[in-house]
Amino acid sequence: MAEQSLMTIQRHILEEERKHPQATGELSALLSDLVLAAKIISLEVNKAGLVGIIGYTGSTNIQGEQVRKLDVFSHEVLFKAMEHGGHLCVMASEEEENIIPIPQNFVKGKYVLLFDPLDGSSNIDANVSVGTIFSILKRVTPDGGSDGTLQDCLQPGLKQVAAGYVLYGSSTILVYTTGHGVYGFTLDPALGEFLLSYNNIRIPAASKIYSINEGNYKYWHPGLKKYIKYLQEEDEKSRRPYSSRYIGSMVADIHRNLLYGGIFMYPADSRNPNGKLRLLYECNPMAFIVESAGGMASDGKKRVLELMPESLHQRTPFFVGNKEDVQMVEKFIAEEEVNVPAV
Ligand code: P6P
Repeated sequence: MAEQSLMTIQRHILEEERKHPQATGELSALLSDLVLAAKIISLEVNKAGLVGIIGYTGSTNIQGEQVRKLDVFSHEVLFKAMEHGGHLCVMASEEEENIIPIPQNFVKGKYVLLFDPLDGSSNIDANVSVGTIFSILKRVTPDGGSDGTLQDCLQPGLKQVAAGYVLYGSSTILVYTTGHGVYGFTLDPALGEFLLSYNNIRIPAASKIYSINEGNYKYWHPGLKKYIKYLQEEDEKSRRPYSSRYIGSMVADIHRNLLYGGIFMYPADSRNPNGKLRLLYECNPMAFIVESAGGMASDGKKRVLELMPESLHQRTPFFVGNKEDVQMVEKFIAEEEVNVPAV
């Protein structure tokens, strides 16, 4: 068996920690708690069709979306796995309108955890891959064991100390970065271990995949319309026409593009001026990962990681993938900007 396949995620986290002498081990312990949550969620997601866990709870989340039982289950697993570790001062989740305090009887730590417990969950009934997304920040309010605040959550993505996703697909893969490379681990259900399967992911230089919901074409910015038509023209040198690949589950779409090369887009449009995806616990972590793999992430004009959050669930237009592709769509949008009346 190749040496690499014997590398568990726990060993990898510790080896990464050893590269930073000033590390206290708290982030490593936090990441290890997340790994446990991922294993528990994976177990339920992979047997959802068997235990009748699928289907609506009858309630709706902050997004006004019908909440499926697995969303609620995943949110609760993450909260329960993370609340008592003593490494967090506050959490925030797509499933909760407000910040989630650490229960009073537990020690407060210096980190902040933001997460989307089960992104793409509307696809569960169709057995389409879904994902957990997480973002870790350091608190900015005074430490000393006090509760974290909304201010600790509303930090630009550049401040992330770690980010990752868990993709529950044909296999369960956990991908994470602390800003020093992107690493992927595949869950071996027999061992109950995540084993290193992608050592230092780099997004391929040449891409030929674009991912976007073309059903929204008529609502797009004219520059984006021109960009998509450009991708569909024939030009061998620039590998056009690109292939269109859209699963409708962001973690799955971005994971594929990270490995094969490509650009994922969820733009603003005339109906949704800020797009659909959430900045804090969807776009920032995915942007940190893709940038750490040599790619780029933009809101169509600005680097996503530099956006200053104003609210917990704020949305942002999202263009992420190969640097060349993201720069190209920014160029098409800018060129048409002069022709679009300011909103
Ligand atoms: P649409 C899933 O609901 C999600 O939040 C992302 O995972 C996905 O990329 C997007 O919405 C799909 O949205 O409007 O294309 O169905």
